[in-house]
Amino acid sequence: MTIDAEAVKAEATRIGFIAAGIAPLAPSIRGDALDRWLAAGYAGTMRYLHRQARRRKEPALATPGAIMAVVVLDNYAAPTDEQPTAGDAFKIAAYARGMDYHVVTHGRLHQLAEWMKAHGAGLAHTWVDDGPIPERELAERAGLGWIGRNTMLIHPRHGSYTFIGTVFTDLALEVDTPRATDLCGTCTRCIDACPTGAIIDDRVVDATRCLSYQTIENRSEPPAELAPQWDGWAFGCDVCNDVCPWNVKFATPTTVPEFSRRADPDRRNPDVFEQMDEAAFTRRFADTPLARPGLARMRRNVRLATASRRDPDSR
Ligand code: B12
Repeated sequence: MTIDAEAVKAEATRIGFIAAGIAPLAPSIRGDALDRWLAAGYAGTMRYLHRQARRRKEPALATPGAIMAVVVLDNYAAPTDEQPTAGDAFKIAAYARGMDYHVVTHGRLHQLAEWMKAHGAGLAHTWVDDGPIPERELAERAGLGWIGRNTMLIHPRHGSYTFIGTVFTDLALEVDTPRATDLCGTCTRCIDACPTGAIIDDRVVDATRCLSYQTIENRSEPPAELAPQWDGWAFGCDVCNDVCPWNVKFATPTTVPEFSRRADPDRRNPDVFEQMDEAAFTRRFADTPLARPGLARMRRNVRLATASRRDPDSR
């Protein structure tokens, strides 16, 4: 039995994704922007982005035989009582409060893929932030929103605290229509608020200046010039999402239980990671996004975060 696009989207919603759409696996229309971004060195040490450039520009190459992408959004917005408060010694990005989304979103996406296979798909390959594919562009193409000035995929009714998941398939599904308009208008709140000035142009983030890159990806000592601008972040950064009017207006707390607070470190205690050994860190954070930087870098990040909060020049 084969199914149509509406049935796939209805199943995605039943599983708990807040939005779903279908995009054809045509070549990227932003290949030149990606090439310029890489050539400018904005990827920093994320060399995999250079290696994957060809496939990002031609996503069909990522899964031979696939012709369509089913794209879903998974809401991770934090409830008010889990957002940073004035008494915190450091801040952790909202997406890292709970279990690792690579596991959680993938698990639910896998259910969708299995359902598609049971309904006629010969191929249903899942990706969540782990593939050589332009996820935001595919989501935009699937009609799930527009790429905002901060480069986030913004959904007009849900905002941008979302993970993007995709299933590459050989099912000939009816495609969605991308939004014709970009609703950022003249707003520049994200550019103005970014603590390190990382949004260097309209829809261009220099990752090497972004606190998300610095706290999660950068294994070396961060540039000294950024230290005073650390703005209290010890893992990731939410500023360009927090100030976005589409989140202020529309973001609603996630209902995915695994994304809600579990092994959250005591953010009021600046020594929380110093007081923990590797075994204790692994016990509490192995299945959370904090495992990526690991204990040593979390200690470094908290040192930078707390120092920036003491610095009178910091924001
Ligand atoms: C590398 C990466 C990063 C890097 C670089 C970010 C960046 N802006 O490129 C760092 C570590 C900094 C990072 C940070 C974050 N990331 Co990240 N990241 C990625 C990853 C793996 C690749 C992104 C990429 O290809 N960058 C290269 C640049 C050139 O591409 P791009 O930013 O998408 O830019 C496009 C547009 O700018 C566009 N463009 C250029 N000019 C123009 C002009 C116009 C008019 C338009 C419309 C578009 C446009 O063309 C570019 C190419 O398609 C994706 C997953 C994936 N496979 O796609 C996740 C992903 C983008 N990240 C995600 C998240 C959640 C985050 C953070 C919010 C995490 C946090 N709280 O700390 C921050 C947000 C920072 C930000 N504003 O981008 C989500 C975003 C979901 C969403 N709703 O948009 C993704 C999709 C992962 C996922 N599966 O959910 N990330």
